[in-house]
Amino acid sequence: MTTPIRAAAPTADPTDTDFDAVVVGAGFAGLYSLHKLRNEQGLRVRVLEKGSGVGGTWFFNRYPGAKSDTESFVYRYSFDDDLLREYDWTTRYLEQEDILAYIHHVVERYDLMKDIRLDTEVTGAAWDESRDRWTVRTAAGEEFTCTYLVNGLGLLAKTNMPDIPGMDHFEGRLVHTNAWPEDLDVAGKRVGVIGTGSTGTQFIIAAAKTAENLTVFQRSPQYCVPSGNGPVDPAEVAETKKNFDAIWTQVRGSSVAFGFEESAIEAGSVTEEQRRQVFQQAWDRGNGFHFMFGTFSDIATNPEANEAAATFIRSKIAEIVEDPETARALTPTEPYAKRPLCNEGYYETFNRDNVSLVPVKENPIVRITPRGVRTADGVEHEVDILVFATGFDAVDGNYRAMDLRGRGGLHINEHWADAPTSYLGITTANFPNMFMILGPNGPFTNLLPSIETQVEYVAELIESAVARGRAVVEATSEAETGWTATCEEIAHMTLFPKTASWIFGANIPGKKRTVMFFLGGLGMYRQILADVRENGYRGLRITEPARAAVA
Ligand code: FAD
Ligand code: NA7
Repeated sequence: MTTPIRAAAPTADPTDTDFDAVVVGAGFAGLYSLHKLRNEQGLRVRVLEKGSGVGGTWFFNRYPGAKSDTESFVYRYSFDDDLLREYDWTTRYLEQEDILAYIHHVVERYDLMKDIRLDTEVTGAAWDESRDRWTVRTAAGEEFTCTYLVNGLGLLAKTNMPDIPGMDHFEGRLVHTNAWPEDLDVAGKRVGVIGTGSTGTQFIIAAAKTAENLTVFQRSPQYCVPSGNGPVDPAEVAETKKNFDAIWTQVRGSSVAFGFEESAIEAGSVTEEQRRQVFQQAWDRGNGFHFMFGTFSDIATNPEANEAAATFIRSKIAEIVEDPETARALTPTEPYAKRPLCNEGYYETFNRDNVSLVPVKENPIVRITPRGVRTADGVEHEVDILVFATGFDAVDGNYRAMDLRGRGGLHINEHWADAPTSYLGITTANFPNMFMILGPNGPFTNLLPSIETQVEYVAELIESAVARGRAVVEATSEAETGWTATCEEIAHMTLFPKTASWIFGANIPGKKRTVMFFLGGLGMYRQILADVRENGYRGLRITEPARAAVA
């Protein structure tokens, strides 16, 4: 790895504890929030980050094969034309270390590090109604106070580590992909991996190339399409940069914000042969979101269209995978309705002599032994390294991990007893002056344009509140209920609820299955935000501050 994993010091002055705004998290969301609020609005801001480096997802996920599956030209900030035009890319997708290098560039360019406290985990925050201020507590027992609290906690950031008997007695290295150790190399090792989501499939492809052998413990088979990754010609980069204005206008008005035109043609409106041609072209072009949303307009909503896409991918698995039993086990039967995946040769990887597949629904893992993994058939799969690619307690996981209390000491878990909810994905009733970036029921898209949209809206709300003498901003319960209903209605127009995945919290044992995203697309989301603004920030109560806070 050539990119240093930590941006250069200095970090924030530890004696400063009182701020206009505290931002929790130093991923893309937190960093842009700092830039907006401090550099553009002149507020005193402190970022608190539990990791020992900036970058969030891209600091922690250093497993072999980690990369973005949004194309490079739209997996970046767009808020500054100069930044957009000065920063190049050389491959169609960015590797983890490329993204971290980009984040370090941003941190240095906007002089962000001096207001970031690393190694600082926020364990709780409480709203003080007498002063209209937040008190934020850290694991080290420090306290910070602020008028506005901005949470950039990440929606895929709280590790999901299953509890399997015997884990504590494993004698090799046991790791989760979201906490990949700097010194761990799988080359020449016997490796086991549990999980075949986006992360697992990336890891499997990369690790198979150097591990002595790789045993894949698969619970649910996945639909994967090629990513089409490869080098990008500098001339293409230059041409893309020339077109950035149009590209970003299109991205912001589109549904999934991946930088391609979404299809307006229904799958049933063409012949079977034409459908197959469209799928084949998309397969050759590469990209998972493109395959689902760029081929036909109704793959995610119409069961027949969805089955046509699924059948096509299943036919590819049958063509590619040589061993019939492995092909059978790799073939999904449920709808094609999880986050669409793409990668570089997932199914082909199972033709390698050093890779074997254990379908754990048919042959469950019974325990982790000191030497490996024992399955129900009595086999002990010996490994030196056991990798958990088991994903995240997504969206609300990091909120619930804190002692977060709003009006009257209301705990976030009480407020979200039924389900995690919000108004517009950015505010929640009873938690005044608290904002969320990628909070529950935010848009389901390429995330950077959604992060920018939300940070800009939150910054605008804070700016106008500050101008009104530090007014208090809070969602009404009615607005929150209405937004939840909107998100549920849209989600149930799609096929996504028909499969069990993190998108609905279905991956965590005991977690209630519920709608956690606005599936109406970024363009519609931005229109709603504009409409809310034009109607005097409808659904938000903006009130004068308490006397004590003004004094
Ligand atoms: P994060 O990057 O998750 O940052 C949140 C930060 O908050 C973390 O640094 C965390 O340590 C910190 N934090 C949380 N709780 C606390 C606390 N209590 N105290 C202090 N600090 C705290 N998205 C896409 O759009 N396209 C992709 O191709 C894509 N690929 C991905 C691949 C992987 C392997 C993963 C895991 C995610 C991927 N994502 C992708 C999603 C990715 O998380 C977002 O794109 C983006 O990086 C999120 O930025 P963020 O700042 O919101 O959150
Ligand atoms: P995912 O998509 O939640 O995938 C996790 C994988 O781990 C998935 O295959 C799960 O099977 C499997 N899993 C989870 N728990 C277990 C247990 N207990 N036993 C066996 N297998 C298990 O997480 P990712 O990190 O891959 O991706 C999350 C997002 O991050 C992704 O969409 C990108 O946006 C980046 P399951 O399918 O639940 O049967």
